[in-house]
Amino acid sequence: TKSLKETLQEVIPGKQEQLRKLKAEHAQTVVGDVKVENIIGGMRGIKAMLWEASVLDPNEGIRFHGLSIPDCQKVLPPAPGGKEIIAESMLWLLLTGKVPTEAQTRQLSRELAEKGDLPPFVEKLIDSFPATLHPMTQLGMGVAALNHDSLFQAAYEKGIKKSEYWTHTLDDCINLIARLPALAARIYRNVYSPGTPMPAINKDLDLVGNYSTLLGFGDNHNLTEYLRLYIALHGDHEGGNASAHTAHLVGSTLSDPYLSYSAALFALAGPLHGLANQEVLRWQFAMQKELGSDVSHEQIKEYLWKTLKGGQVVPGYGHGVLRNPDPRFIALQEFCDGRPELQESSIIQLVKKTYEVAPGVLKEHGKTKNPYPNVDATSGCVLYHYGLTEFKYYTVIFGVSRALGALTQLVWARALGLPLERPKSLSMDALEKLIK
Ligand code: NMX
Ligand code: MLT
Repeated sequence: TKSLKETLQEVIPGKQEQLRKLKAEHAQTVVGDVKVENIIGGMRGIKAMLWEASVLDPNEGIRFHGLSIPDCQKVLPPAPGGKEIIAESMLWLLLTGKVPTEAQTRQLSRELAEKGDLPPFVEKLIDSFPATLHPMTQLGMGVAALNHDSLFQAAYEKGIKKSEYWTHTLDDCINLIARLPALAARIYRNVYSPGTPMPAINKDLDLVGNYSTLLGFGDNHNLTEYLRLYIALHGDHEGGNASAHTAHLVGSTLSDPYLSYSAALFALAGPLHGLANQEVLRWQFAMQKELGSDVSHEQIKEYLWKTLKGGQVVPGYGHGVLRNPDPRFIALQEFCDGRPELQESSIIQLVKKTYEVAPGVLKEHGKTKNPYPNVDATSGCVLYHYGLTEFKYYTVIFGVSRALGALTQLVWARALGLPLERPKSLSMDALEKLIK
């Protein structure tokens, strides 16, 4: 059985050659233009970065190395006794472009479990935070502190060759992914059930199986399976999203993977990005509190208008690039469709009813380019139903997941020798001069 590193070693020369040819033959080929609206509009639509693991089509949604979500659900190995995609098989696909065998998946699970313990000083650091500090702030700080053990940084200080950067980057990325469950679960326990003892990492379990156990939900098979799917699906969403892009930018300075991903987490913590999954639950519960649990479509419509007229965004709707319902939203809804207990949940019913009304209201409102739900519209309600009810914690789960894609690209950026990212900015005066 070839290991992840050996598989990557085989794949990298072909990609390096592809990039060499692109540079040699097409460096001056024009593939787009830049309008003033792109410069003042958050760079929307500008093709400006390389990202290997996934590409997003505005209408169809994400594909990971060409595989759609249903394709991945068919071919990526699940956990023993499970059905959903697991983090390891998704990570293998993202990193190598290949579907791992069952044996490779299990080997990676074991490697991650063996590397999963936190250094004692990081445990102490997390334990010193007040329970009132937002879980995302704690996660970002914990990840940054793990850079104490960065193998990339240590090797760089010794003076390694550029061609060797990627191996040390890969080692850091694997160590970081391995430690995320213990870090994220420690934050959860400290904030929501202080003093309860954490079990040891089980070397025979997959990454998310261990995460669920460390959180205290090891016996809850339904929640564990949902977490597996959730974490696999949130893993990568091409490179331009705010968290992935942040990791890429910071990594381009040769800051190590821990510092790069810590920065990414603070981008994910914004309500227009990952924090939207927390906001959706807050908003849907406020709706339920005001209208009761048996609400009509008409009442939801009025509530949506109230939100919009109050100058607020409808959380979980709209997207920077997508122009249709997010296929991750659909996959998570399908997870609910197969389970009668979820069909009966009042919060899941409310999310579904809101979906039946919100696109029409947002179209009538006429501002958003995409009136359809993104993944955050539904990701939290299943967690809530299965007992993970503390929605201030939900973005941490997104943060455990996004490491898969953001760290994959750090490995590729170093393997391909990509340079420091440094786009050109302009003042309004400079822009006006350019227009004249
Ligand atoms: N509710 C109300 N107004 C909206 C919404 C929404 N859900 N989405 C976009 N708009 C408004 C937007 O604020 C902007 O208004 P203005 O011209 O006054 O600034 C206008 O519509 C045009 O925005 P778009 O070009 O459609 O969207 P943009 O690319 O700027 O922003 C989001 C994308 C995702 C930030 C935006 O749709 C939004 O704020 N959605 C709600 C928050 C959310 O669900 N975020 C999660 C995204 C997924 N994720 O996990 O990261
Ligand atoms: C994501 O998963 O990062 C979000 O859908 C936001 C994005 O792609 O811009």
